Amino acid sequence: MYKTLTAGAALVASGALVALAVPGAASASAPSHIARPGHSATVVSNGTSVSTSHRTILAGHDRFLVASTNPVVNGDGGSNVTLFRLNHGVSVSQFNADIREEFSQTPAVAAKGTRDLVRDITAYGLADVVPGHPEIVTENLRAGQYYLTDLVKFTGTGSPALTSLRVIGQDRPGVLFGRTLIEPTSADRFGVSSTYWPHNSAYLFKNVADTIHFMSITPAKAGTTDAQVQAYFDSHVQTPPPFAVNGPSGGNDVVSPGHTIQVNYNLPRGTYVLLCFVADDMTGMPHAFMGMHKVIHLT
Ligand SMILES: [Cu+2]
Repeated sequence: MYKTLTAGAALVASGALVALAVPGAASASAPSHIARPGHSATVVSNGTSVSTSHRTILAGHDRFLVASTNPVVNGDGGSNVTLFRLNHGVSVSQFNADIREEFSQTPAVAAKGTRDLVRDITAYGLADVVPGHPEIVTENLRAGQYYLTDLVKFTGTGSPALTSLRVIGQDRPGVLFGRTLIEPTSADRFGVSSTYWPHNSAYLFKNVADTIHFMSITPAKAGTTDAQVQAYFDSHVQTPPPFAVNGPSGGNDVVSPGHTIQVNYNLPRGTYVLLCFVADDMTGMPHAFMGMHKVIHLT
């Protein structure tokens, strides 16, 4: 598995975009410019625009190797790569209006942004990654017009760059697998099957809530407790969190209610905190402030 990941990352670093090849797995039915199920696309973002090895993939059990070339400086950087569809009758300009609301500093506007995004789009992750720590996201996609974007640098003005991705053909869903199950809830909490995870493994993110959620896996000092994390958010100070440490982060981007994604990750062993900063759909406060944080240990 991670031989594949390393090879993918090396290709990314050299600037060549090549689909992950699975020898012997290919059926001859699809033209070569369409990725086959099992190794759908390599997705690379520089923090502003998203490149993909394939603009057309087959419906079914789709796998995305997601990598970032945006350097992390003082904790800022990497990529928040989102894959989404516009719901029926929704235009790109409506999506842009919704996303500007979501990033508003005015809580009531941010809350409306979340409600509008839940109504207007269906989000399928993908991944929140930093250079050197790509992830593989696996999920079942149906035919349709999809978009990729990276909102890591988006500040609430203008319109994010979109990359289109077409999914074609019949549904051929496959099984998703994770060592850990995360179920984000309508009460803005992370339900987790365990707080001790293998540092190099896969989790399932199953959105059982009525709102959108994401999950950042952020490094934290050993011994950090959720009470300390909550106390920091309650204090509303502008200084960096006292529990923060430098190091690679991971996680997944926004997933819509009712959808599940599998995320394969490889991060250093240690203490991390799971965080979601979607605006609450009523208060407009970031979910983390409302209690959506969970200290975990990668072993
Ligand atoms: Cu959330």
